Amino acid sequence: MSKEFFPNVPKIKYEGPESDNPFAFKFYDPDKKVAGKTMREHLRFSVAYWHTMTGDGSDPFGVGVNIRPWLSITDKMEQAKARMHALFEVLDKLDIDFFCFHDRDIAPEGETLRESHRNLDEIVSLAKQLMGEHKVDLLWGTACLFQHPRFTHGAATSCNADIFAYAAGQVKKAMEVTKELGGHNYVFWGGREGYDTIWNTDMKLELDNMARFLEMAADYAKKIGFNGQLLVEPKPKEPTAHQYDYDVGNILAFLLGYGLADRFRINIEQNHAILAGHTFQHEIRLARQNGMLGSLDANQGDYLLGWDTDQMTTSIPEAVAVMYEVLHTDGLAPGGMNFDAKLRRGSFEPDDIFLGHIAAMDTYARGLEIAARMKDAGTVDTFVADRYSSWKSGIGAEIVAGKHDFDSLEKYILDKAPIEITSGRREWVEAEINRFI
Ligand code: XUL
Ligand code: CO
Repeated sequence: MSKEFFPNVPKIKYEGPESDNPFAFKFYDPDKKVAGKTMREHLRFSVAYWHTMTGDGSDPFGVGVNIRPWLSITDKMEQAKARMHALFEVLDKLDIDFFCFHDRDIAPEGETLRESHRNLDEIVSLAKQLMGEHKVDLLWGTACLFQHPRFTHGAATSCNADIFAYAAGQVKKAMEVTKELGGHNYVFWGGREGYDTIWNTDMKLELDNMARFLEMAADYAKKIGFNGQLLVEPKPKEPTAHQYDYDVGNILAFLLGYGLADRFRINIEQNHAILAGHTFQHEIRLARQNGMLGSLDANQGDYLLGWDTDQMTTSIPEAVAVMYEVLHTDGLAPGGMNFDAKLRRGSFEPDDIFLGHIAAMDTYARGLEIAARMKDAGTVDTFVADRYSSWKSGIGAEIVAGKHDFDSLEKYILDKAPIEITSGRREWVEAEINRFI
């Protein structure tokens, strides 16, 4: 298929901040080196198939509005193939190296699981061929365990054991195709794993079953030799009132409690973080300091709306905070930054796909450069280190070394006066970001 789906969109190139060409990068310069690596290596951008290719712009109040060239094809499999071809045009033109998908985004569901597997195999072999031709990688694969009515009460946490079995069969296949495509990661987002009211719910059994399911999945990954990272993605609510994978802290406790912490890492999303009442930076920090940072779903929620709007990131302070955390790790690989972001319903033209991604890519490129300069200057890191300097020597170092108990601490402090504390300088610290923008 050599048809061009977006004929009026050129290959997007870096033109610099002075450019007013909407179809150009102003800040994302893929091969530019920042902090010892190219922007491309740091950022590892990925297109989310479900939003960018399959999403139709519908919302709870209205039907789909997106104009997409492949929608005129009525045969479902032919449409799926055209959409897969279109993905590679999007990736080529945006110079993005990765994509992510749910099984049902790329191939239509059949009458039986067997037929769904067959449909999936056909599209996966096309994807594999195109990935080779276009030098594109799969950041992660996953299974959609939430759209079909059978998953109304959840999948691994359904009240119905047959549904648990169905979900197992579906995830087994999704892991196989992720391996087949050389996926760097496999993601478990809880879909409908949670409850709407605790009054009709056996929470203990549901949580035990979720752990059983994840353990079986990790065992199966090992059995088939899938060496990618297994990632759990937190979200506190929506679609259920209470999602079990609430936030990073909750997932950590869950994995530790069930003895699974060494088999999974975490895929963190900005909109999910703020729905949980956290910042994205908090979630990334908590995961990274526990060695659990796996990958990022790079989007942005609306601070005025209480739901998961999955917007393209355009906030530079958000991006600076993310990249500051990332620069304090060895980098995101094998994870990356997946644009789990959909265009606003009003942005329904095909060109908006490109404008939306350019906006987010430029935002993160800017965030990376600013964060790198901040880290280089070292003022914030030095301030934080100084703030905790009492732990480096004297009594602090002794406490850390385990040399004290309540008796010895009382004895030490009983007659000590005055005890001085110093300012946290919150306003200064936050203004440091502005100095580098
Ligand atoms: C849902 C969400 C998912 C996961 C993959 O809010 O973020 O798209 O990222 O299932
Ligand atoms: Co997500």
